[in-house]
Amino acid sequence: MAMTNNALMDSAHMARALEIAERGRFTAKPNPVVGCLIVKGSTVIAEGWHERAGCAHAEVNALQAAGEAAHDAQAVVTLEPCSHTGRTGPCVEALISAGIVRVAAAMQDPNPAVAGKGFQRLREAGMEVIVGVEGKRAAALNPGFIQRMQTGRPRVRVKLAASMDGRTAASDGSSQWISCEASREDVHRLRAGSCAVVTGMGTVNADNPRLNARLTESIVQPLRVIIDSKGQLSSKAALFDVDGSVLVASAGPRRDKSDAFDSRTESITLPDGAGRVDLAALIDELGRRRCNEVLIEAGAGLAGAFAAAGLIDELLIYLAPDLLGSGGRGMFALPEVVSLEHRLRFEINQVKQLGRDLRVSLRAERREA
Ligand code: AOF
Ligand code: ZN
Repeated sequence: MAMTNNALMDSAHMARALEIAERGRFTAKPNPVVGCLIVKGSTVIAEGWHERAGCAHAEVNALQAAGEAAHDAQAVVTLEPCSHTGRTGPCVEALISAGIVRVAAAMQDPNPAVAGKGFQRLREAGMEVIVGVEGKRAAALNPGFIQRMQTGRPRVRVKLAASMDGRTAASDGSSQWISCEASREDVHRLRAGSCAVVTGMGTVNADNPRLNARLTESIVQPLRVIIDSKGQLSSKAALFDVDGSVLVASAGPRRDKSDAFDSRTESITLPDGAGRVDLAALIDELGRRRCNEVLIEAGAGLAGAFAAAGLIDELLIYLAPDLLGSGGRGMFALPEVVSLEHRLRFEINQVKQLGRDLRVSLRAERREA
């Protein structure tokens, strides 16, 4: 069926709302990114987006920019306007009192505190409400938020950099820098968009990373999580040289009890009964801490453990067009796959060239129900 003029206009406006929502990518967490336009006829009279958790939502920012002109106008918004009082007041009441007459929304809010109640309230107030405009694209803006709201679990993305023959380091262990500068900057964007960045003690010992996001944009830094099964992390690690919180997950007590962490560091114990950290319990804990997107940046040991536990939602592999040969280190330490039928299956989500590298995004293959 051909799209009506109204539907075409809604789609065009929604494309812009989706674009401005992206401006909150590095700062809105753990809230979703949201964009909103105030429109009269075909003219956009104001724009707003959600910048920071605890601050005004997209609709309120857009209404404020529109002022009196919002009267009799329409709102185009990438997420259902909220009906609850969280850290800020309900957007539906703000839309009603500003005199908005029609709302075109991309999708229902998966947050159970809202989930349809916002639309209901707007309709009760006599507004025309359209739902589903560019819905797929809007859902793709906030996959981690949606997953956490629906399951309590964050979305887990494992990132690895390797040569084209799947090696993460040469045989002497040297691994900096396999990937090109464009890939490395992309990783900083991934970190900045994540609520938590996770690594293991192997990586801390080998690379002494800071694990923060280093970009010129304003960023709410991710929680840095160190999986330190044996309690060996030193307070002198480079992690502690930069701002931001650190969570240390171990399987038992710290080895050197005289080496205290500072006050922004929290330690938790999540033993799996075999001397290691229970990774599924850690991911659940990060969900309780309102993490939407979790980025695992680790070596073959931890990446393999996440893969073997079936905990990976997305695998992001940066492949450099080089060879390191069979003496180099592999990407996943896995229990031996003796026969092809036991392989861990993924499917390709996206392939992109970054500088001289290829970035391959895979997702776990959907299993038949
Ligand atoms: C909207 N517009 O721009 C955002 C919404 O703690 P609060 O008050 O900020 O509420 C957070 C919840 O509000 C969040 O989980 C989501 O359900 C909704 N976010 N809603 O209408 C926005 N950011
Ligand atoms: Zn709201």
